[in-house]
Amino acid sequence: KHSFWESQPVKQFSEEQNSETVEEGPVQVNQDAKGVRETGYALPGGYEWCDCDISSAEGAEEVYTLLSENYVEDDDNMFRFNYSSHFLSWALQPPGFKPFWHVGVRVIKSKKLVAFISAIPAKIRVGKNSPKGKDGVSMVEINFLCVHKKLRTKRLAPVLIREITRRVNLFDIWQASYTAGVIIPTPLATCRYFHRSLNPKKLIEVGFSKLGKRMTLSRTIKLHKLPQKTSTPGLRRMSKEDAPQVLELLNAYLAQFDLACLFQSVDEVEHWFLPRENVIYTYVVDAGEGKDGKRKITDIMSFYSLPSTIIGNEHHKELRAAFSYYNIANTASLKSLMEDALICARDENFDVFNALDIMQNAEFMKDLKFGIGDGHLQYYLYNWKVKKALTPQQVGLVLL
Ligand code: MYA
Ligand code: JJ1
Repeated sequence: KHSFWESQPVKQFSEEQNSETVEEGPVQVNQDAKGVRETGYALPGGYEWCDCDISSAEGAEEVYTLLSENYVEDDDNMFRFNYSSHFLSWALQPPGFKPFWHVGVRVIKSKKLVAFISAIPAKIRVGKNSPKGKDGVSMVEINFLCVHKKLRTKRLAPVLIREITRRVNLFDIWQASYTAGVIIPTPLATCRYFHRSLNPKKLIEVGFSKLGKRMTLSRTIKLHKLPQKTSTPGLRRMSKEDAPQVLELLNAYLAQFDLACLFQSVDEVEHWFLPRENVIYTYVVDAGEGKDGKRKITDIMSFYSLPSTIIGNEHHKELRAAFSYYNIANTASLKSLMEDALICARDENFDVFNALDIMQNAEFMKDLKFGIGDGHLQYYLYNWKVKKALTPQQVGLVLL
């Protein structure tokens, strides 16, 4: 049934689910990078590989155009993710990124970009007690796999996946993490999307949400009304000086989860968290000056901007969605910190605030009037086996 995935070093559907005996680790022993083939996999005639140059405005725009027309849609094809070129430029160029891992497929004649897949480096910890439980494993995160609509179901995706695997293996990396909306062998965790209306009128007009039974529009608007101002004392936008403390807070907080990223440096935290308009929004709770004369940071709240194109609506072209990123409530309650996230997102003109049921997110969703979405997000590992699947609450990793 899954001729490609059955050939790959991933847990197979046929393998027993709850086997206490399995040793956590690689499915296939890590090889020698010297043995990795040096040439690209064969593409169908008329197509060629390229490294996309995300660092240039034109290169980023090219990938943007492919994705904006051909990337992920919801089950009813009403909305399509519309990552901005600035967002892609951020998401694909963290410390240690490689253009060699921004893999495109072009039509040789026209040079038109028709497919894409990317990898970025990340240190990932799986489980708390495994041998690698402390230091994590050097992996890549795979994202933005896309084949042009006109080239679908021709088995091009397996070629892209084999090619990115080869290009990652050449750097002596043998594991990867990725998420998808579809089920393939075999999910590590199955998570759900939840949504909080910020602009109920527009959401209803575009079919993102429906009026509840015995509800009017004005009643719905009133129900979703948020306070004028945030309530957490000391809440402000993150600045560069906060990065060392944010690094410490993140790694300490993420230690409780069974799947998490280990942030490696202040540089990495600056990259992933410093606010960028229409890309990433990070706020910290500033508790004032400590004895050392430096400002002390206690809490973190963050979300990223991932709009969707509204397919075939006369009046509205774009849905502005904020997606919950990493939130750490040490002094505030998580609920009040996240209510402030909703207020900040509303003030930045987002129409909806989305969150997965990962980490502690289930704790605040009911009180803050989130509703369950129709979308699922499956988490996967490539070439790494675990004893048991994880619950969403055990997941401490957000992929963009
Ligand atoms: S998830 C987002 C994926 N993108 C989209 O959904 C955008 C819209 N869709 C498309 O562009 C196409 O439909 C895609 C498939 C490209 C998805 N992940 O070429 P095909 C398998 C993995 O005939 P197409 C993200 O970006 C499918 O089960 N495999 O199909 C993370 C079948 O295999 P099998 C997938 O529809 C990506 C085969 O492909 C996915 O034309 C992580 C069919 O190929 C999927 N989302 O193209 C990738 N969808 O027969 C894995 C379908 O076995 C990374 N398939 O069932 C693995 C780690 C690699 C690095 C390792 C380093 C060490
Ligand atoms: O956004 C999603 N669903 C929305 C719109 C559904 C439109 C009809 N299909 C949804 N809306 C209901 C919201 C409502 C608000 C008030 C409270 C009650 C709920 O459910 C879904 C997520 O739920 N999104 C998708 O399906 C997009 C794809 C998700 C998979 C992403 C894979 C990414 C892989 C990248 O690595």
